[in-house]
Amino acid sequence: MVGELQGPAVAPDAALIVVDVQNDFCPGGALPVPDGDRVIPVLNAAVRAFVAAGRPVAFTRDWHPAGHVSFLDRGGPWPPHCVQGTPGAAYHPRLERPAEAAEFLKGEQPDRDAYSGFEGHRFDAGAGTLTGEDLAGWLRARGTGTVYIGGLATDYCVRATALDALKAGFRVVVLSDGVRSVDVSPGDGARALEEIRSRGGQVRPWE
Ligand code: VGL
Ligand code: ZN
Repeated sequence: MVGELQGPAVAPDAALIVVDVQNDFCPGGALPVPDGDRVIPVLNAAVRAFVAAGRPVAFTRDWHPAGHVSFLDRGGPWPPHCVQGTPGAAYHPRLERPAEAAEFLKGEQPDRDAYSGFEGHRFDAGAGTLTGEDLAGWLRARGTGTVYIGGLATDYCVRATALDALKAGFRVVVLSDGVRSVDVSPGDGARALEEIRSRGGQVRPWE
């Protein structure tokens, strides 16, 4: 395919987690990650490769009620973002999501924030409801040993998802060309990747 990014072979125990590629985290959104939308072609290529290999793909979304505890007007660190059902909470329109992929929502409780996809629950799009199923169980049920992780933002939800994956016993590969950071303090993204490496995760590009 023209423009396809050539990635590594997908191992038979691998799974892909695409973290929070939502409008509010992309340029023009409520909490824009600089160049956040540049992860999209890389992650689209990775998603296609995993689907072609018959391996699982999970998308996570930040999914806050209005008045969430992480918002500035409640003393939290962030402007209101990814409010349930709003355009800002929708996936970026250029992100390709195959029908086989699963979806996990997190941060849905009003008084508790959750950065990690492993704190989320599977959304049943057919029924339009959250299930009780979590990401670790979903991955294990599909024979997953290694998780590949990309998305937004390196220093928050990617970091938390990668560290939880390591704690849950998965091998972790963070896709360096498939993540971007907020960098509230300069270097936060680089430090997050270093922390993931220091706990045993790998950081390398997809392409
Ligand atoms: C995130 C800040 C607030 C993220 C979510 O997806 O990295 N960052 N909520
Ligand atoms: Zn959030």
